[in-house]
Amino acid sequence: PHHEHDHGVVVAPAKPETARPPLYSVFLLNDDYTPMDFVVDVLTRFFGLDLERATQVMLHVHTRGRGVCGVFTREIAESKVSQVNEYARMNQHPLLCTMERA
Ligand code: NFA
Repeated sequence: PHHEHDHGVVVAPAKPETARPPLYSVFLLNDDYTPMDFVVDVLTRFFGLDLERATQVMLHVHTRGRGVCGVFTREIAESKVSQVNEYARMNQHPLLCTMERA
């Protein structure tokens, strides 16, 4: 039969996988002034790390210059960055939190 509205456009079959959103790594950057205890507080308060893992990440940032706090979708990562930087400034520390595509 005629398929009047079939313009012969060939499309790939839908992929079976559910689409995954782009992910972003959130980092803390080292500085010379923020107390180690404050960095551990940030990592437990905003990233849900236990004291042992928070201490490990803090020491990694301290020795290597930066370290990953977690990996999130864009909106969650942006929220973490804003909250951590506001909390650091509120406590008069220069600690910086950043994000980039994972
Ligand atoms: N380098 C800081 C200090 O010696 C500690 C620190 C660790 C700061 C991780 C920022 C990030 N007090």
